[in-house]
Amino acid sequence: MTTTNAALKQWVEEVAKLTQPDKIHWCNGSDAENKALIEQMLVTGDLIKLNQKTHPNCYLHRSNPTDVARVEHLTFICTKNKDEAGPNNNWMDPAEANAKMDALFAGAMKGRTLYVIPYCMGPINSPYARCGVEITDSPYVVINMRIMANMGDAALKRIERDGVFVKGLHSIGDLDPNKRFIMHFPENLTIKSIGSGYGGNALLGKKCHALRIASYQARTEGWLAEHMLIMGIQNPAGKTRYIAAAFPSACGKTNLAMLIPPSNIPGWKIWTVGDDICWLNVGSDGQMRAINPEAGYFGVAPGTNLKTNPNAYTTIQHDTIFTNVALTADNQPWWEGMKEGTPVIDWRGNPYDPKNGPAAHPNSRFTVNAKQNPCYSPHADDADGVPISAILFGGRRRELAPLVYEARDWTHGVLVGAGMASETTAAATGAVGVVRRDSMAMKPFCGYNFGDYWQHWLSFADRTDKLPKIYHVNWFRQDKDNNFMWPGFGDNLRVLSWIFDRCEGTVGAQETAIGNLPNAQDLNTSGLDIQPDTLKELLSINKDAWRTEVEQIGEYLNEFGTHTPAKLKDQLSDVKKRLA
Ligand code: GTP
Ligand code: SPV
Ligand code: MN
Repeated sequence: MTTTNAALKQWVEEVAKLTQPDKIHWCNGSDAENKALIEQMLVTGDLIKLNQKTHPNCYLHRSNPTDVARVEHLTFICTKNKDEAGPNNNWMDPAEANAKMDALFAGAMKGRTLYVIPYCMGPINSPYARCGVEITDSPYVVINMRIMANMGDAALKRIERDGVFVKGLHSIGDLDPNKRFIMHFPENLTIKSIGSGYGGNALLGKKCHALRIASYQARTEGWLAEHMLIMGIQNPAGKTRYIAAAFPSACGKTNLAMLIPPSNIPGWKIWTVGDDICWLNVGSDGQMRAINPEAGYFGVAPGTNLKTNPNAYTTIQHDTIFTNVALTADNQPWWEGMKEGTPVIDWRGNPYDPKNGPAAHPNSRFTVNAKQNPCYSPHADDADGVPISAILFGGRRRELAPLVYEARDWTHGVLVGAGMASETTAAATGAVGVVRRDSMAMKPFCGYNFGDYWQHWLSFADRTDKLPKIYHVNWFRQDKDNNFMWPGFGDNLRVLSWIFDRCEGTVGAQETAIGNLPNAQDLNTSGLDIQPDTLKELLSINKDAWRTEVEQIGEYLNEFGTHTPAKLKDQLSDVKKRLA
């Protein structure tokens, strides 16, 4: 097979010459192709068959134990001008980066098959969707990309029609962490990734294309590429509003996107549009509209059970690829927080011994087609996307941040997003539980200078007068004994319903220095087991602590020098005045 797109044909030839594969395979995305790849991977040991009675068509992949998460310190934005990448990114000169990567790619695919994966991020007929082609030597990447994106013939047709596509070159190399780099060349719509087979480092359509390259493109084209879930919230009267929510990695997007309302709050229903990435465009009517560029979920396994996330749990009982989970005696997948079964083999493939740490890796994941989700939105594939009523920012803050507050307006909301912080998680290598600034949950994913990014966000106030309301939420407050103060999961609907009613204009709020908080009586606590004092603490602010926070946000904004919009600094000094 080949293509009528000359640039694509030429690029594949050039890469083959450099990497010297034994074979070239153009992926068409068919069932037969997928089946053959799985059979081949069962033979090589890349996949392990799970219990087919309990988990039909489910497989386990164990990645190299040194290659289990994103590697932010090895991820680079390579623009001509260093300033353009900003202090939020690692930067390398494009010429230097290309030379380095080309040397690593030379002969990297010897003895292997080179797979050409045409893909489309977003509904195939959507004007907002964008295409790319990933070249890889990993069959694991091929079968995952088939779940995560519109992959194969239809995407190739669109590429041949549009003529434009993002080039992503990937090889697992020899998995040596010292020869591992994830390089982005936004000026050339190009990605080069070597030395890792893990999700965000290897499935190039996801974070590399749909966030880093797309955010750069979105800036010049007037839209936003964000690390956000998208969901529909239907109220008891049958009206649906859509929201998008940015939480950092492993901070609750998949769980919120699939929420099942508590039984004592009848009549509400949640519809999932997306669980990780959101492309936001202002429609011709001035309404902000969202599409999910992805077709599947690459979700965190630990903590997922029938109680916390029944929809996800149901979704992953069949046709799912598990990565780095543990096994029970009868070959069922297992992870911490599963609430049933007993692990026998750990994620490395060794007999389970609690002395060696958790049975499943804390960042073990499932890959599954979004259409298997029982609450998949009937509008998830709408070419024009869904209209967004509210944007939520949130993170893991054991202290300080209340359960929910509403920004005063768009400009204040941009400050709320820019200043947000969260504890680091196992989704990236490095320390876990350290609070860091993570503007709009995009710290690892923004393809350009955060100062310019905040300015781009602010500019939407000039593009339309139909902007969504902005909120900040925090499900992760802890008491002095480290217990979560808020039950979270399904009970987060109680916060969503307040936000819904704020959008309707049917509920009030208490104005505070940092924004509008719910009046205690307006949060539906029916059937909720929570002490009044706890609730009071979750719905109030500590002015002293916030004064310190505002100082720290100010220092952070200043790190971006002349790139920091004056409007943001003005907003911050307004907050400071209100706190005085
Ligand atoms: P990425 O896929 O890495 O971007 O993560 P995500 O934002 O989709 O996070 P996810 O929903 O997978 O949740 C990550 C972890 O947080 C899981 O272990 C969840 O069980 C846990 N979690 C999610 N929501 C809540 C909540 O409301 N409260 C508490 N306490 N934990 C939660
Ligand atoms: C994240 O880390 O935010 C993820 C998983 O969603 S990855 O695909 O590795 O980025
Ligand atoms: Mn994510």
